[in-house]
Amino acid sequence: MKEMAKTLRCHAIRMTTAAGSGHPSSSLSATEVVNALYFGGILHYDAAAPNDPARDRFVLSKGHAVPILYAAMAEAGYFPVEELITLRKLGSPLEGHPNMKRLAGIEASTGSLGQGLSIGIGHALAAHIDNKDYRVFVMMGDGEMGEGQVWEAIATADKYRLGNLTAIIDQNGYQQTGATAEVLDLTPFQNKIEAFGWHVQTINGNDQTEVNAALETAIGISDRPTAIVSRTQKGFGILPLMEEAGDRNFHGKPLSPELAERAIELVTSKG
Ligand SMILES: Cc1ncc(C[n+]2csc(CCOP(=O)(O)OP(=O)(O)O)c2C)c(N)n1
Ligand SMILES: [Mg+2]
Repeated sequence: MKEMAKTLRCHAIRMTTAAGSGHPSSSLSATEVVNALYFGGILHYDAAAPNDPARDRFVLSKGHAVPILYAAMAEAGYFPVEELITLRKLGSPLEGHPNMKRLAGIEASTGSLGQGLSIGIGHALAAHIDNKDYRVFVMMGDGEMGEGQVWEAIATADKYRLGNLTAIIDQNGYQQTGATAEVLDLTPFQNKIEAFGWHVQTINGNDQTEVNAALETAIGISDRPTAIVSRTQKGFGILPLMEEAGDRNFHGKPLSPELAERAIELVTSKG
């Protein structure tokens, strides 16, 4: 899985550099979680049958981090790896934000922050109504947690005791304009979400072993919704380069081709 995490990171870096736009640092913090979902035996899916009604659903609510999702989907066989490089190109289904009408396997068109958990609740309720046992996973950003709709959704998931719903908060400490703590500090998330009746775990979200274990724990809980506060670093894997550039957030910035080469070396050289 560690090798796959490196591969996913390299894809996200290459794609955004080739596109000349996109969100590599937001993708890199989320890598271990996406890796665990697709390659750690957490998400039940069949890339050859993306509309199978029994499939688990993953909604990337922080849709701007979609390069890491495309990377995982390509490696999982949803489409050829060679197509990753078409990110954000005219006519490509790999749009800058996920578009469920353009790419099979994308569960929700996101990008307008704050909506993914509500969409996930819709899927989770549908599973109950249809008597299906699929699970729904939703990933949000820590800046995104400032959206009021997220908290309405948290309350609603408790109301319906949605034991098939897992929310993951990618707490990387930054949002678009700066440190999340300065823009709107909602930490600690753990006790706030617990107060709504959820089961909550707080983990190091860039530690693959911790991520896998937390997701395993979450899928073992079926009497209430579960959340994982995934404490990460934005741009994990290429931090020295971001620091050199004097930008710990690096929000929405692709790397120059020269920096991308150094980033790939950094990512692949680590043990
Ligand atoms: C409703 C809405 N408002 C503003 C934006 C612009 N925007 C894009 S990314 C972003 C920051 C998100 O921060 P966070 O959720 O912490 O995600 P990160 O990139 O740190 O993973 C913002 C404000 C948006 N996409 N949607
Ligand atoms: Mg953030």
